[in-house]
Amino acid sequence: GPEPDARLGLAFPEGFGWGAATSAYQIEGATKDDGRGESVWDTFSHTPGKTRNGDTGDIAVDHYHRYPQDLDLMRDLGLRSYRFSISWPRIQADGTGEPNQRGLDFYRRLVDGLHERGIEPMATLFHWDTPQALQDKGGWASRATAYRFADYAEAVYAALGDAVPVWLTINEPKTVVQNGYIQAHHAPGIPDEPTAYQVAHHLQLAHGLAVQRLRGMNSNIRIGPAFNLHPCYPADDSPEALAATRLYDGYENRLYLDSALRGHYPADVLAAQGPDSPFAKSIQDGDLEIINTPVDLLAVQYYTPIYVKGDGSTEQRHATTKAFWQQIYPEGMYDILTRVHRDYGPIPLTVTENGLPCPDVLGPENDIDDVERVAFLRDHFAAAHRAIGDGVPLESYHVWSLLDNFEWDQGYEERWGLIYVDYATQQRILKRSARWYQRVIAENAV
Ligand code: GBH
Repeated sequence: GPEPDARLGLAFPEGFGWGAATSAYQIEGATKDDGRGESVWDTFSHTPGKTRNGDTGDIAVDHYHRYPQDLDLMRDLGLRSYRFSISWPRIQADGTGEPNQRGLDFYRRLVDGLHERGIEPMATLFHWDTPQALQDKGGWASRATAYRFADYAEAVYAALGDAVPVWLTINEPKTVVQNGYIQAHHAPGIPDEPTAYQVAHHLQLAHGLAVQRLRGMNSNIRIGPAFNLHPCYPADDSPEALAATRLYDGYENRLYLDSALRGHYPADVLAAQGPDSPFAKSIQDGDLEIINTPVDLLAVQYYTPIYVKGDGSTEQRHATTKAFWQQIYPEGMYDILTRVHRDYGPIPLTVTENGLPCPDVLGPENDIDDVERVAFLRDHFAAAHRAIGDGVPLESYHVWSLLDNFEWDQGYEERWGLIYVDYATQQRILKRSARWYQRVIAENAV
């Protein structure tokens, strides 16, 4: 077939927000600098057997110290938007109390550096690094944590609100629920399915409280949630598969979307959990109104579809990537964008994550020929382009990730970056995909 970087001739709307995304614990390192406290990911990654090769985020890609160089790389790529997250334990070491000025100063330097280079900052308030001190008091299983989060959000916004035009509350509440509490291969690693949905409710409540609080500080703020959504398809057309797919969609998508954007939990999920479940019992009068506080945009993260069989199990239909859970299906991007627009719009949309891990072998001339990533991004960009053509108000698209980084329980083995990091030297090297993306951005076309 044609070269993966051949042009498709698809022009994007003027000013489209081409971007890349990262998160604090995955890139910053410097876990003891400037008064940072510990998070559940410090604890988890330092617990033997929890991460591949015992990898931790202690050093990661040392972005905390190397951010000026990383900012220059973003400028070289031509990024229009950069999505990063703020580390809660840098701002409040124990998750409560007076904000730590040295922690805030780091993010001030970062956002100033973005503006100097003409890049729009997009800040996520929480990307899974719950302060360990709050975990010791119950973490997200405790309702109090939602109120602590709103206090933290207020402190961050007071310090940085003037310089960050777009805010996201909680990255992927579903992943905390499913990976932190059901499968428990993410921090805090507590396998307790009933509690998991109580955690879901408190994460949603925290989102709503933070939106309320920040909107009270500035009615012009732009803020929204960031959900990883999975289009769910029946594996066959039996009534059993259709019913199982519907419920699967409830847990994967509607649990979060319906509560935040429609003010109710899906009836099928509520019924499946039951009236005496920790989930049902954690919901207090007025909570859904808080969770449903109006938002200004909806952030969608898409990686893979799910095919559901009549017995509720899933099956693989497409080629996978180096991440066993990821099937390559660009059409899913079109399906999820058009679906949220139809069911929850009109509301501006942003893609805040999409990408894949590649083998990324360093070549003889320090080249990384990641043709698989070029083809993947090209096809997903094309699907987003088609959704825009069909009326979806998509304003920006952030590739996961800017740099290779600490991929949670998978450690450093999975490389997700546009930019290669040689972990021995911390040298950054643009992959073929980064050079390809540079041209996409410059031409505003795929
Ligand atoms: C995103 O999660 C994260 O926001 C980001 O930090 C991460 O680096 C990136 O994607 C790449 O993974 O054992 O079946 O539960 C994406 C959601 C959560 C989906 C972890 C896969 C593990 C597979 N992912 N989950 S499973």
